[in-house]
Amino acid sequence: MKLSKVSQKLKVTLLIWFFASVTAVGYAQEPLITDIQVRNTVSLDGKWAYIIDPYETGFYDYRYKELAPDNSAAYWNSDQPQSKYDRKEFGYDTTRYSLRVPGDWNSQDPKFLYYEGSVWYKKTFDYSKDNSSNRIFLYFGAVNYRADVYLNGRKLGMHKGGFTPFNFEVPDSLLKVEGNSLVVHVNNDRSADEVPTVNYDWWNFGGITRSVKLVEVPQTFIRDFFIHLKKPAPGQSPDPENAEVTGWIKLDEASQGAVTVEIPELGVKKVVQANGRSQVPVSLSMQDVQFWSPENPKRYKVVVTAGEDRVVDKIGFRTIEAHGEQVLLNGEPLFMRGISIHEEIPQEGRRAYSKEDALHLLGWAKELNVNMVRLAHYPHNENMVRAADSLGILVWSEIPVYWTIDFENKAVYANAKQQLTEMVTRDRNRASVIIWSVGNETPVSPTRTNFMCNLITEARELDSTRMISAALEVNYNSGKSLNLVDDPLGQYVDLVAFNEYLGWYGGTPDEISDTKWDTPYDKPLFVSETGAGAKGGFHSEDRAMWSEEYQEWYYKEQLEMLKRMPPKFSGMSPWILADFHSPKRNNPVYQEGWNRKGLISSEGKKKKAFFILKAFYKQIEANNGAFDH
Ligand code: GCB
Repeated sequence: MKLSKVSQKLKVTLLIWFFASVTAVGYAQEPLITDIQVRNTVSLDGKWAYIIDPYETGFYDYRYKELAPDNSAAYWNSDQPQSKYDRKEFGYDTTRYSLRVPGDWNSQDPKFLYYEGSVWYKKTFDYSKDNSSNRIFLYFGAVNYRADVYLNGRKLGMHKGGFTPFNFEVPDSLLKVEGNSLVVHVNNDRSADEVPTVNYDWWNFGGITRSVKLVEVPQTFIRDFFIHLKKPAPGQSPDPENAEVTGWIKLDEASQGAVTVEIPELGVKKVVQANGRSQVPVSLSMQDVQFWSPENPKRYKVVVTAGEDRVVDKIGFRTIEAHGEQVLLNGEPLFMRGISIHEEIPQEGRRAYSKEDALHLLGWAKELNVNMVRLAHYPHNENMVRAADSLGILVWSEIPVYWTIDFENKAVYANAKQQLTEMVTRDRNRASVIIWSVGNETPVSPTRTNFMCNLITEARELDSTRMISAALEVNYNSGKSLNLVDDPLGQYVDLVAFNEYLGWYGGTPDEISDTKWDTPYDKPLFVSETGAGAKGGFHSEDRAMWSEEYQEWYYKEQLEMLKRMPPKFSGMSPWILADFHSPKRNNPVYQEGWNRKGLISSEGKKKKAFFILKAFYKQIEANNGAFDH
């Protein structure tokens, strides 16, 4: 082939790749503005009117062709009849049909319990800027799964991915002082080429599940920054008398000027010149620093100023690394006493979203004597990580690359990468987060490993200060006493984590009494899941399946087995803190649509196994956090 033909072919391939990526992820979406919780914002939470639209009538005409932007039948346009002779076949009426935002729709009205499809949300609001030259962004904490956003009839953009934030700039010409109409077309259909895909073990809670805000910033504003404690040489502890905080600042695209970073309590301040095109490095030397840890979750006020923009956040300083076969927190060996958590308040059968919810879930976790939580299987709301920061709870945070997604599809990869970027961008200033997980139980194949490796590389580029992991699946080596965690992905992660259910999926707990685990990788080893189902309040002296006694027995045997773990065993996060909804769980007596592996029941009551794990963790804590092998 001639060179020109080769390059022609390359161009076409690149174009196809480009369009595949763009259509997968969305368009017109601005890069994130971070630290929303500490910015000048106006909340649009509360009652929103809605229309359920399973046939997409608000989007397509009767030939199923997309409605033109100004078509008066489109649900993003005015629903007010022009006169009494005007036929309007849709309308928003808050007094008859309203949903609470933030919140999933499933738990708000019985007709939504299993609903998957489209719902149109509408909110009317007035808005006067603090300063006429300021810029306004519309920010969504999360919408599951796809959101098409329209303001006063004009489309601002689209976003896919149910658990991460996004924002759009609101053009000046569009925002009115009175009577703005914000319409969001939300769709939570599951689909084979999305992330997650059609098949997963949790409820597909739909809706505007997290807060919506208007963010007002000056013309020149701080878009993002990353401030963290610089790691000393591998394996070394940071020195509180000679510590360095390092990172970068990013202004908005068109902005430039001086940026000041200040940590008043430590008496340090630095000024750097920034321009919006790049991340500008910054570093500050400090003395007498208290490092953040579960025992002392000390956070310092960090003030970043650029022109009229000022962001004040509380940030903890600590280092984390996988060194040899150990995990080191601030240079000291760490054993993670964890528990996995879904973003759900079981006794109310709904998604968790608020600060109170976060304190409630993490409060239960604290009662278990944990120092760590695995937030499964998607990024939880920002309140969770901020609460973990203040309570001193370490966090594993994950994207929903779960089970068998379409690993061959480039658009799926672009989508996963986008969700990873949004997760890291939102939370990289949180000291509590020590692990970014790129997925859960993905099936071994070269294509899968390639996909996951690319995500790992991406995660390291976004943030080189944390450990990267993924929960691996294992094969039970039945009949033999040694099980090896040898998924090839183990080569690429910092922490080799695996899910195992010996004694539940196959066999009974007493059959694991001589089982041992190991991995060929010289890395720390972590049990990211283990558990058994029990219906709260169901008791059986001979440990019948689904009884609290069976689950209690399972935990006792599992904990004995874990004592035979090799020295590289660095922690665990059993499955799971509380029962959670799953349409895959259809035992009519014991499950009724709930995954019952919770240590706390769907009524919010502690099961017997809760106290077994609690006592086990207490012992480790009393042993200065060290695990006795
Ligand atoms: C797993 C999955 C988790 C399930 C759990 C179970 O391995 O990672 O999402 O909910 O098992 O209960 O089977």
